[in-house]
Amino acid sequence: MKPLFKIIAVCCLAVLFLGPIATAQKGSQATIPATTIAPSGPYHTYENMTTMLQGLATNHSDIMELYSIGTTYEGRTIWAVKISDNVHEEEGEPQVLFMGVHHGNEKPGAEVCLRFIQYLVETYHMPDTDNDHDGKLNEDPIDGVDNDHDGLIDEDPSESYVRSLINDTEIFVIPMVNPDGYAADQRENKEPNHGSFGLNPFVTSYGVDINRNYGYKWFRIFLTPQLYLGSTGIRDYSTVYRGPHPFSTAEAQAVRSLVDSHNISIAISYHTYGQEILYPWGYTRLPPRDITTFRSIGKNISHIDSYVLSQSIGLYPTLGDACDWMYGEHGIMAYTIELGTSFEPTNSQVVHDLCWLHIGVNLYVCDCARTMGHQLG
Ligand SMILES: [Ca+2]
Ligand SMILES: [Ca+2]
Ligand SMILES: [Ca+2]
Ligand SMILES: [Ca+2]
Ligand SMILES: [Zn+2]
Repeated sequence: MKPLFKIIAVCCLAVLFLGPIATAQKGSQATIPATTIAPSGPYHTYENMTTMLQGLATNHSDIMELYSIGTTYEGRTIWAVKISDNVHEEEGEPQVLFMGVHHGNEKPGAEVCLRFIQYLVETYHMPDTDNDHDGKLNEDPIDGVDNDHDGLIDEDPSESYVRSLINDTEIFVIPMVNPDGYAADQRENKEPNHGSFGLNPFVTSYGVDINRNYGYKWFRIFLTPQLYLGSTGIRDYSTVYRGPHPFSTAEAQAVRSLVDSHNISIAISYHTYGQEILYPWGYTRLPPRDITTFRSIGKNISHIDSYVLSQSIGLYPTLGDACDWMYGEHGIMAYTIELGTSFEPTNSQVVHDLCWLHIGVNLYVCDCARTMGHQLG
């Protein structure tokens, strides 16, 4: 081979190898600082989650509170977590809410919430740290981008930024809205149904889709059933059965009790899958009145996770979902994020990367609530 050909061949090989590596890094190679989280298989069981949350709440009782917001049909506690400075007081700081697992077979949502909680409480007392030991401090925040061009993505986020968010906001997390469904690895909860309208004395089937059980515009199904029936079940044997009446389930009641008794400004409800960021409405093609704000916050989330932003009804029309209710009833800027490319990825690294990237999303959302709060105040 002549020298010139050699050089060209080497260059071609370099492009072949380096090109795909360089492009594949976007959002896929996130590295969690070794001091925080040791991944151990993709998913916690409900029992493991409970143990983990109790341990974190005990060890970080100055900034983390763990409490029950309800009990499921099978007797499991629905846990809520609050993280803030002076955590046992309501200080009038901007409030945000993160939720996972309305659907029991969509497990990554719980992991995103759990690892976010762990990251927050374990970072709070850390001094600013050069996580990657390169002599530069906090040079690469969790935003899916290699800000310092060192080939690693998001390897050295700012500890003081996390601390300031915890000090300035009140962060609520319900990692597992539907623990019975999660334990059974099924979409719905496990409660017995007594016919489609609850009038049958005998048990006719089991399970309600929690994310069809919220009360906003619930009765519209009788106006235009053809629009909704593909994705909102009126029959009790449907896998998307919405229950006999609004807020019939312990799970939707639990979320309602938390939301009704606080002043949440932004909320994220995690589902799988589709790599989508969805804002209300799900019940109509009309845009929400806050479309400009929904899209500007949504685009910033999309800059971090590279997901596609659209109105919820674009996925399919739904009645009774959590985000329509939070926005319609309380004016909360409520998003559904459809994580990943499958319901339950089995690869721990895939789940780990989803979690890390959405820790970045969640931090942004807290920051956003803080900014909005200052604008309002
Ligand atoms: Ca560094
Ligand atoms: Ca750092
Ligand atoms: Ca970097
Ligand atoms: Ca970064
Ligand atoms: Zn879902």
